[in-house]
Amino acid sequence: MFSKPSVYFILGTADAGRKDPLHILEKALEGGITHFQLREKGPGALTGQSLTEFAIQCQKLCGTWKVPFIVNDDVELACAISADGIHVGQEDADALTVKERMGKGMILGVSVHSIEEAEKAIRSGADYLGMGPVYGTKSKPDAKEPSGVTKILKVRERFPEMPVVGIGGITALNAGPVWDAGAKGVAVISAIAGANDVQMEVKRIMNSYKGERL
Ligand code: 3NM
Repeated sequence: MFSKPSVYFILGTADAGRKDPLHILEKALEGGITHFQLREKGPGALTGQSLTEFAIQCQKLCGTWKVPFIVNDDVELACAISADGIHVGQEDADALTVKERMGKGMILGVSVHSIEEAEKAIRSGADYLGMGPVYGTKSKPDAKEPSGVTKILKVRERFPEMPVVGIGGITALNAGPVWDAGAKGVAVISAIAGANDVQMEVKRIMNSYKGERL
């Protein structure tokens, strides 16, 4: 699932500001994102039928580009529309419970912030770990203190087989150390959602892997 360097885009309608979130997603797919997570949170978040309809539209776009479509936290929704995967944070449903409920073959991602949380997530059957925040972020009001790549390095050392995706304040300019720490991917909201040229921004983030620190 993380066989090549991954630019993992996360978006909810609130992250789109005044722009059309589906248009942003389309441009991000054109730019070459490798994973997409629908994370519908915060004030004004879609719920019920409108959320389901929006999720299906995102899923269709991802399907066209053969990019895995992952739903944040909402296990019911993910199962109802047969998403490719579910991502849970520490404050969401317990990873083991989610693993037991979700369909076989679905991907489970878990956000962790320490070796202990990583160990528990792996025991619960996580397929990859999100580790952050690497840098300061405005996209998650209750984010913890940024810890750079220190924790990614530790988790990579302890669990070398487990794919780790860095998250939190990552841009094309500062992604270098995250790749260097051994992350298989970088997860990004604002640098992509807020870019004037979304497609170009995704390419710049991808290029940061190759050392082209623009
Ligand atoms: N989780 P941006 S940081 C959703 O630390 C999320 O677990 C985090 O958004 C964690 O790319 C974060 O705009 C927000 O900083 C990432």
